[in-house]
Amino acid sequence: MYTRTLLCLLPLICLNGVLSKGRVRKFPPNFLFGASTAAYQIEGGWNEDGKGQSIWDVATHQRPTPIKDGSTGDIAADSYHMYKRDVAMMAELGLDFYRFSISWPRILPNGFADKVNQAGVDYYLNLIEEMEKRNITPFATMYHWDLPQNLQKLGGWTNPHIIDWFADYAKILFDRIGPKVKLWITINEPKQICYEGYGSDAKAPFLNATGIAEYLCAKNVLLAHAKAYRLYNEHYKKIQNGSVGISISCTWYEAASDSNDDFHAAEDARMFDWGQFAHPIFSKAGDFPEQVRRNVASKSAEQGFPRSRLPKLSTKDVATIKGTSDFFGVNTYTTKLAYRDASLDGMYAVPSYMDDMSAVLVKDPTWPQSQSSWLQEVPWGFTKVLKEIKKLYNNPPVYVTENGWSSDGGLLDDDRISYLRHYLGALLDAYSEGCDIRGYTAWSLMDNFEWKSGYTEKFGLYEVDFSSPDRTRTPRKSAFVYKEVIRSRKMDPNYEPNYVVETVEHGTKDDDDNDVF
Ligand code: PNW
Repeated sequence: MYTRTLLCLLPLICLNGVLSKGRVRKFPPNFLFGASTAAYQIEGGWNEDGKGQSIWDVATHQRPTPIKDGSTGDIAADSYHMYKRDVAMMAELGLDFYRFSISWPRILPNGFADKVNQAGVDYYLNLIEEMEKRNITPFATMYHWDLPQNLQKLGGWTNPHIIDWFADYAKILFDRIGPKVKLWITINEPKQICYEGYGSDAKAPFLNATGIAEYLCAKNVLLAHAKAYRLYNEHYKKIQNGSVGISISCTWYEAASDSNDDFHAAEDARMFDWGQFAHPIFSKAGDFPEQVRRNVASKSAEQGFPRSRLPKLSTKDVATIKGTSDFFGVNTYTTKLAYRDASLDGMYAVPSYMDDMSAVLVKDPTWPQSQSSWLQEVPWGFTKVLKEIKKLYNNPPVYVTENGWSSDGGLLDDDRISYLRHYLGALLDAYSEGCDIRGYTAWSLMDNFEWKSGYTEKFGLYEVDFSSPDRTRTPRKSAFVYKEVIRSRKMDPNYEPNYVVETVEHGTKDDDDNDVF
């Protein structure tokens, strides 16, 4: 109310506010639009055609189950069998590219490169062939969290030998799938792999060894990524002519007040959250960020550890990792407030990653809330993430490789539409400030297995009916909004698709006069 009254002092803006939700904005020429998924979240076929077990197969089959609704990804959206329908959906939306991930244990059932499962390779070749028919570019992620269980038995990402095991896997992908792929991501979200999987129990393998394991993992993930990147550059790039990058999840942390302490708390939070992985690859100096090295070293010393719990990157490691990404893949969803509370008074375990960071992270209850407790709509935080990347890392080419909103289901998803419009607007704000943004990827093409939340949080542009044997996919209202953005290469905040959902006795069906794909 207060804002509107203020705006009404300026008649033009006031009129604009009353008549429309804002102006139509154009995307830059050559800007690319896509949608994303990940193997374990959609494929199913968990034990078909020679696939080995991943840490998520093991996790979801555990009893008692760690998954909120007791579900598994055994069938998920059944994309192992339904991939042709998936590609038809990509074509319906008019996507330029599709970002999917390759399941390591589908390609190498035991994790090691001695036995390649040709049926697994063929699945991805068939998917890509189907995409080629529709002119959709494949954007392939080599690792999106489904580690072969056989490697986890040996410590998984905490074992430095994984640097070689990952590079062996990457070589097989470059040899067999590389001729068809021009855009590669080595690893999806190192922070979530390391902190959530090894430092806490939020993701498989639920190691929950904070203060130690997430830092061992961080070093190994960075070196594994760098080895795969260098392998491509030295042996494949000339022939295959593709680009290789990494996707890092970047939450914006805003200082909760304008005090100096809170300013530093927010900066430390960003450095622990994503600088830890971005700095070694994208900064001029390389290595972990100074704040991270300093905090972990001084806390370790106070706690009586003979050396820092953060493993050192040698001069050779720093040089190996630095510069190993052709673009910055940004996964970004939300913003949090950060403040510093000197006492921390029993707030965090000692030692722990959170104690090392020494920031308190909170939500602002006034920001729109999604179905996922961690996800709120804060578009200006997206602009700030993109501008910070430009500032810290010399304006690298950026692909937004994930961004999206969760609901509790239903086809009329005006909350997702609002999020999409506002985040695309925020992206254009960053673009107009000189950020080199090449593309945007919606998470997700369809509803899928949302890790520990099972099927209770829906991120899809397409709804998936998980109770039907053929996993029927139905476009939500947001799918039509995104389709129009892609078709027009414009973001028109007033565009309303003709989308009516008529509820019938056995589920829902689209009205006859609806926009149809
Ligand atoms: C991503 N955060 O995870 C994953 O890449 C997807 O597999 C997942 O389904 C999707 O987001 C939605 O959860 C993240 O709060 C979730 O910073 C949350 C954050 C980051 C990444």
